[in-house]
Amino acid sequence: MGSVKDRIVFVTGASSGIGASCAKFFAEAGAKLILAARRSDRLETLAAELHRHHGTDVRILKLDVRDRQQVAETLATLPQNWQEIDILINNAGLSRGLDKLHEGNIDDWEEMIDANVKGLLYVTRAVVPGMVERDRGHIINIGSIAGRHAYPNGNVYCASKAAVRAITQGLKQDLLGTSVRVSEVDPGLVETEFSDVRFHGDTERAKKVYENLTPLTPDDIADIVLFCASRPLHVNISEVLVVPTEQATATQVVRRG
Ligand code: NDP
Ligand code: 8X3
Repeated sequence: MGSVKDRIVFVTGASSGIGASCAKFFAEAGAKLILAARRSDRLETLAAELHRHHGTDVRILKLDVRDRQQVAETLATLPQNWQEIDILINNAGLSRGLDKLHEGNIDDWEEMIDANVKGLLYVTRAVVPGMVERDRGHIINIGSIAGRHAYPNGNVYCASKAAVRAITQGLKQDLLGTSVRVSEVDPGLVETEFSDVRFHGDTERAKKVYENLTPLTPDDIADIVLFCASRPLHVNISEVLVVPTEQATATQVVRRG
């Protein structure tokens, strides 16, 4: 089995949900972590916890992935001993709103496209050249079931995740001939802050998304991400679609009450 021990793992969106769980799972497996998000206070707390429990070496980056210049500068100025990133987990992302396209909020669209698509591209563009140079590395993108089939009112979020899927596929093709691996993990319903963010802090509405079913947990996803990363080096898991047992498609769920 490939080991992630002492590997440098860069997780975007590590201040919450799936990204924070990935940080924990990779810390337990002995990795060194670069954790990025805008809410660096949360990253500080997480880093202290990981250091206390696992002795993990953590570097924190206060980073807005939408800021192209900030992404380039922050990554270019990493200290020498943190520059050789082995695993990039492109997780930072969000949804905003659930509206018919013709009634949608254009600011919401901009935010999703800027973070989920352009942000992921900026980070990838900054990190992957080093991987190619070293002929070693792994990019794991967090897509979504939403990227495989659009659902009513999901329009732009679904489009952003469809773009992640195309980018993952294209990147894998472009890296063919190198030893750099590319994976995508596409979850269905995972209970995180995702729906709070989608509904602009309307927590009652957010809770209803997961009502009367057992959603995935962020740990369920981190476990799969770590599984992808720890396969032998000749094994590239290209894509994983994972849903709760009570979900079939983005629109079909059973709520047992
Ligand atoms: P959370 O809201 O709990 O976490 C989102 C993370 O993304 C936070 O750490 C947030 O950090 C970060 N983030 C958002 N925007 C930016 C930005 N501009 N710059 C840097 N970091 C940013 O949601 P999840 O954990 O659920 O979401 C993680 C990923 O999983 C997303 O890409 C999401 O689309 C995807 N996903 C989620 C599913 C779900 O049902 N929850 C299902 C399928 C996919 P901060 O705000 O501190 O910057
Ligand atoms: C998050 C899952 O179905 O809410 O990507 O879009 S869904």
